[in-house]
Amino acid sequence: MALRPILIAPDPVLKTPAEPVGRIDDEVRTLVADMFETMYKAPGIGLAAPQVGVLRRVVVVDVAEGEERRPMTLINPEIVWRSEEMLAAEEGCLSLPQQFAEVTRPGSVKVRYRNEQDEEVELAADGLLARCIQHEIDHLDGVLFIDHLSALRRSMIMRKLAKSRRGRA
Ligand code: K1U
Ligand code: ZN
Repeated sequence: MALRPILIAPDPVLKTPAEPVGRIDDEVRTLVADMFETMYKAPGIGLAAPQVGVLRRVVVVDVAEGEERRPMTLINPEIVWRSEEMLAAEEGCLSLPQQFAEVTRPGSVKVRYRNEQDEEVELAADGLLARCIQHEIDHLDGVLFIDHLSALRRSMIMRKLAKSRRGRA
């Protein structure tokens, strides 16, 4: 297992749609293990492969609270149902460090994906899990949470990010 560097916006890889995974082989299993290590270290509750520079449709998620871990691997995830009810809540992103904003999304979703054992799974999710899964699938499509905001809010966040980068340089 290895930590992988997390790409920071405006890296163009983060705006590029990812390709579906074919066979779940050792390369994919190593990617998944590295992504969990990177997500837990960050720390975060989710991570998508494009965030570590790999344009494949792989997501890891763990929204468990407290000590116990509940890791989930979603390969080629697809949202097959969205609730009409929309909910707003604050989101962060490991590719937009220290930036947070309220994002409105469907409150519940059903997602179909393959797990690491190459089994097809259909999962109903709500609350933070639904939000995190939607945020991560957005990454697979080259979409960041700021793309759900107004152009003004988006440019304010990108300016703050550039300023904090200049401060660190
Ligand atoms: O994809 C990512 O950049 C990870 C992101 C996922 C996410 C956060 C909030 C709402 C939707 C999706 C994060 O994990 S940001 C860090 C974070 O939220 C967190 C970190 C430690 C403890 C609890 C939360
Ligand atoms: Zn993110």
